[in-house]
Amino acid sequence: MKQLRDRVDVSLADIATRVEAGERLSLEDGVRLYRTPHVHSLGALADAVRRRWHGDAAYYNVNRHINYTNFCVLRCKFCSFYRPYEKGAGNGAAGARLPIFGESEAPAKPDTYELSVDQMVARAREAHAAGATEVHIVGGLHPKLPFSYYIEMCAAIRDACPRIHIKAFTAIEIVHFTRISKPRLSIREVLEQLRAAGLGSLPGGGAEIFDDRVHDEAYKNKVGEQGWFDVHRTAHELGMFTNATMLYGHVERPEERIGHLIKLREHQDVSLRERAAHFNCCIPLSFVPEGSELASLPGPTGLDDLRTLAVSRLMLDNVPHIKAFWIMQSAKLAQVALRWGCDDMDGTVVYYDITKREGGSGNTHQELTVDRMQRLILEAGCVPVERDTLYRRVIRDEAGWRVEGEVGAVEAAVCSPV
Ligand code: V47
Repeated sequence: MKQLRDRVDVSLADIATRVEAGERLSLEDGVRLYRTPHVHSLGALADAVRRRWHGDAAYYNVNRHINYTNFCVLRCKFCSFYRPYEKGAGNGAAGARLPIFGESEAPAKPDTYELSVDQMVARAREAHAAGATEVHIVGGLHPKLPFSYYIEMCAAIRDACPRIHIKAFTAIEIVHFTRISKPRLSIREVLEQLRAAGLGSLPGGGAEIFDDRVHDEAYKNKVGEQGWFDVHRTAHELGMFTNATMLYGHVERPEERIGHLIKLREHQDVSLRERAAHFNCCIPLSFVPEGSELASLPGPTGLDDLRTLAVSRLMLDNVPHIKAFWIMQSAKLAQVALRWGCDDMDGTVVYYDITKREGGSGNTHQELTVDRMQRLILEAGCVPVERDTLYRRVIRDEAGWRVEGEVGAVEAAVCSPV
């Protein structure tokens, strides 16, 4: 088999040699890779690294994303999801959705919502009945919901659907919980209480780009990198696995993307060495401008997406999985990305409120069936592997689903009675 350096353009031969030797790439290497006109060489390098980690496997999961509220006290410029909370707004919002607070009779804006614990449980039950192994729950920073709401939500979902993994709350939400808890709790205490109530792991959201300039320009009021890392460090110390994201294609520069990846890599080095858990996966999120304050920006092109995903694979030499989240990159490009360093596409999703593409149907139904996901993966020349949240292989049969190696877990399709 030809050596990697012989398969890439000569201008990248030195990097190829280092990649082949498993050596760490520098900021300069990352920027060179990002800027290279030899995009097939970049793809080949990332593909080689993906294969070293995972062989032919490409992962997906059967999951459901659930958002509990779009009220948010932040005003991030890139975000089209949040709705400001005006006085008297939070009493049940849109149409059929039931109130959780009876504090005001004022009609809420039609596109705002906050779901009650019962409504969250109903959605989790639906997901479970459809075979989901995971619920991915995040929401805006709601100014009125008490910390007990989040604890009750986790506990009620765990009671109703004991086998479903609850992956919930970005680091930004966790910091918010420390501020609203009475008496005020530390990050560790918040995580411990949520875990005792059923929380399984943390998703990677809210990281954006770890850079002060970008932070001040696009999400000034949001918890910065220190707060984000404090939460993930504490989670890892507690033995809770987490993911990490990078929101790219808005006001940041290529150097700032690479700097972000290097900060994740440094954190992961310490977690792998000293902590009980670490990042499982990095998810580079392609900025969707529509409906946000930054709507005049063009957003990333397809090639920018592929470059960023490939460079993420190459820079993050200590993070096992790189996910092309099909909602952001599109199903078709996520498929191509499986040959550009990515080994995961996320899951069936079903509803996704945080971003909506132009020309959408108006609701937030965005679903990829298992059949379609498997077809996309197979056509990319990979072997589809259903995984659970923690990347354990899921096996399905008439009895339901179980995780490979797990003893006695067969009642998967059984949820507690409605
Ligand atoms: O935190 C917000 C980002 C994140 C936009 O951990 C936007 O497995 C693009 O974190 N364009 C939420 N992105 C999504 C997220 C995620 C998704 C899939 C899997 C996992 C995982 C995590 O979406 C937010 C924010 O960083 N976001 N607005 C936008 N206009």
